[in-house]
Amino acid sequence: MNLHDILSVISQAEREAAQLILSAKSILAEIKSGKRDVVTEYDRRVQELLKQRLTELIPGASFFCEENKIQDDLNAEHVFIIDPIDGTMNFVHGYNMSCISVAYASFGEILVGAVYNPYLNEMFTAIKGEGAYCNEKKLHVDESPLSQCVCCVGTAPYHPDMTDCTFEMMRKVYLSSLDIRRSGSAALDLCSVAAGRMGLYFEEALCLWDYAAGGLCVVEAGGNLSDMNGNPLMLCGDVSSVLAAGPQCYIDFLSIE
Ligand code: LIP
Repeated sequence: MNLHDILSVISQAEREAAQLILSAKSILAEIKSGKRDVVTEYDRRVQELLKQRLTELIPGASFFCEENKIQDDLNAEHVFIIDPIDGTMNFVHGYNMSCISVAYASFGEILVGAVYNPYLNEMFTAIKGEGAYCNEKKLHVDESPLSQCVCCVGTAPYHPDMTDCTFEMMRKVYLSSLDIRRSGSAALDLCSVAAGRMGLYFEEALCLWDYAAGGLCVVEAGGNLSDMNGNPLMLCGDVSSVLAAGPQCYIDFLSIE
């Protein structure tokens, strides 16, 4: 299966599904694991449309998705990893900072990623070994040291046990950098690192669908991707911390006491 064809269909499907987001009316938040973990009918409708289009491309493909507990074998020959609306809380509150994130993996290796921000019409894409792009523009991470970078962070809101360590690290990163930002979308934060707009992103607890596509964009843009201790991220269903940065920023972050 040609990876460029897969990316083309993923991108087309994301653009089609984005119309559901842009035309959404009376968005009702449904509580999942807690008040900060919500889902809407639009998350489910976007996911179903993506699954339909991607199954048309590869009949029998496996899926690993945020909604409806669809978590097939991640080591299958064809797997799509989907976050239908990354930044659902933003979507519910009309804070236009959400995206659609889809990655394609084969036999346990992520090969294709696409993150679409419908509000800015920015399509971030990557194919393993072939670089990362935003709307055809080739991306490269910021090579600056941490002290010269603005950084984005995630607050792991579904994991209150992570609050203290998150804000402690946020303080340290703030004091070591130019400033910090919190968008509410891990996938968009990862793409901001890939685009060199942010020097670094970290979050203490994320799921694979949050970072699979954006993480490939970071690596293909010359960045480093790992957990917050510098260990490789495993392609699995477990929650993990995530650290993404340009090479010097990455070293500087791991040196923070
Ligand atoms: C969200 C992430 C965000 C993180 C939240 C949640 P969702 O994804 O993008 O960075 O802090 O815990 O995981 O749930 O909106 O798809």
